[in-house]
Amino acid sequence: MTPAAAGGPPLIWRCRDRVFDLTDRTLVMGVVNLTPDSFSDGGRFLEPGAAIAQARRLLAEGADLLDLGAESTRPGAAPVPAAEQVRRLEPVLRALVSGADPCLSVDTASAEVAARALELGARVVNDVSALRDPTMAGVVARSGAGLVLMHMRGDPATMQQDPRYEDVAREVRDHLAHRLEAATRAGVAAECVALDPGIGFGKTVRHNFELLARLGELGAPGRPVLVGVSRKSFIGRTLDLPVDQRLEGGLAAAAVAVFLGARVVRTHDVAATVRAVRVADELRAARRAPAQPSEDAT
Ligand code: HH2
Repeated sequence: MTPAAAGGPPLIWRCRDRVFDLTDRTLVMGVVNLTPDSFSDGGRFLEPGAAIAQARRLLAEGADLLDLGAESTRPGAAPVPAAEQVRRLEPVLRALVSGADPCLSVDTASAEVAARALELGARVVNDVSALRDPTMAGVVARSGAGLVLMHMRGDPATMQQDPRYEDVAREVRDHLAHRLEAATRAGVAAECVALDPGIGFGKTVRHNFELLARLGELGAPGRPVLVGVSRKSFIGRTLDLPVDQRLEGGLAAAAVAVFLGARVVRTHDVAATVRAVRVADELRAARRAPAQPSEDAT
C-alpha cells in the first residue's frame, strides 16, 4: 500500500529547526504529564525516571513529538507556580534532549516556564490559554518555536460551569483567528502556529461533538488544526466508561477528526493512535483523489 497520496495544498508547521510537512500526514503528539493530579495519568510520571521512561516508550511507539505538562488543566485544577513547573520539567527535558533529541513540546501557559523549557531544548509551546500571559508571544517569537493556540472558555477552575455558546464552531473559529492575529502581531511567524478547538475546555458533551463534526470550519487558512480527545470525559459520558476504558472511543473521535482535517492528534495512547491516524490519512487522501480502477488490488 502506498502512503497517502499528495494532492492537498501544502501545509507545514515550523518548530525551530524542525519543519513538519503535514500536507498528507498527521502528526501524533504523545502526552506525558509530570503531575500528581492529571485526569488520566496523574501521579504515574511525577518522578523523573518514570516520566523519561514513558517518554521513550511513546517515541518508540511512533510519536512524532511529545507534550510534557507540569500543571494539570483538568476542570477545577489548581495553578502550579512557575518554579515548581520548571523543577518538574527540567530533569526530564535534559535527559530527553541529550539522547535522541526528539521534538518536545511544553504544555504551559506561563512564559517563564516556556522560556526555560525552550532554553533546555523544547521546540514547541502548547499554550492552552492562547497567550494570556502578555510576555508569552515574545518568548515564542524570539525562539522560533512552534506554538499551539487553544480555545478555552474561562480558566480550568471555572470553565465547566454552565458553558454556553450561540454557535460554538463560529465562536471558537473567531477566537482562534484573533489569537493567531495577536501572535503574528507580536512577531510569531504564522508558519509556527497550530490551532486547537480545545475539546473539553469549557464545553458540554454536545459542544465537543459539534466542534469535532464541524472541524472543517475551524482553524485558519494554511494553519494546521490540533485536537486532543484522548480519554476525555465526553467519551466517558457517552459510553458510561471510566478513564482507563476510553481507548476505542478516543480512537473513533481521533480518526474522524483526521478525516475532517485535523493534522496533529494529541494522545496518551500513541501506538493505537498511530494506527488509527494512518488509516484516517488514507481515507482523507482517497476522498481528495479517488483511486483509479487499475490501482493496487489488495
Ligand atoms: N488537553 C489537555 C491538556 N492540554 N493541550 C492542547 N493543546 N489540547 C488539548 O486538548 C489538551 C491540552 C488535557 O489532557 P491531559 O494533559 O492529559 O490532562 P491534565 O490537563 O489533567 O494534565
